[in-house]
Amino acid sequence: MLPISSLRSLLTALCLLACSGSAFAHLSYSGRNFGTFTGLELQSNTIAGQTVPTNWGWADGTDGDFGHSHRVRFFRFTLENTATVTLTFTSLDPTAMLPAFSLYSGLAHSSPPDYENAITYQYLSTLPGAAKEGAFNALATWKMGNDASQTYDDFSTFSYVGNGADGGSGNYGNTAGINGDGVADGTVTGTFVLPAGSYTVGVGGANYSGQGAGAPTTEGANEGADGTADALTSSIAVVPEPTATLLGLSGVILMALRRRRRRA
Ligand SMILES: [Ca+2]
Ligand SMILES: [Ca+2]
Ligand SMILES: [Ca+2]
Repeated sequence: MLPISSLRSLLTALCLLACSGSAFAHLSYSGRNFGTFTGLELQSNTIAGQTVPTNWGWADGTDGDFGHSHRVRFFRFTLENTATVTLTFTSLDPTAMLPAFSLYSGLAHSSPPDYENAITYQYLSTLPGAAKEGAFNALATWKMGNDASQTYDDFSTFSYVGNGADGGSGNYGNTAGINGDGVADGTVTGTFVLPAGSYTVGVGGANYSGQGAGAPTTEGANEGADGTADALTSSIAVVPEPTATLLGLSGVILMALRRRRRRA
């Protein structure tokens, strides 16, 4: 039998694991991988049963002190060729949560996971402007480390591509660069022509005031913050690029011609 002290440390370790997994899940794509797409044919995927942790996590990342990555959910996908990609996120209850997303090229470390650890906050303190409440920037390229990071060069880099937000400045605020769709109906969609590569999509609530207005508490939230997880449906549609299709077609025609010539 294990001595009591060992049992106690084991229980503490297990609790730490469980607690970090539930309240403060580090950046993971678990259950949120749209998959790998050739980009040479029509392909799509829909992921249901996921939630965003609050109705304000994405909007909080649009301001000068950034946002905390624990308030956002991350999806991923891989393209094998250039293609036109349409992303759509739909809130199951638009009265509770309006969705928004930011698209980045690049992926997080798979293990150990990235999160706002000491070296990440050290790096954030070197950035200009207000002290950062987290690493997540909804409108620009951002970086975050994991427990294996020795220097800032070891961080994962999320290279900004674009964003889309449900509704208008009435819910997400007045920061320039937010690509609102003008109709706060619970659905936001965005279409991008993307080269081959792997991509991260940060998805979260677009209600800026949901973070509360009282004294600061934890991870970007203030007193009175909305802390409810809100369900959404997430989908991706991949359409071949006309040039890729034409190239593919010309290849087929060329082969057919060659076959014919051989036969003749
Ligand atoms: Ca913020
Ligand atoms: Ca909308
Ligand atoms: Ca905040």
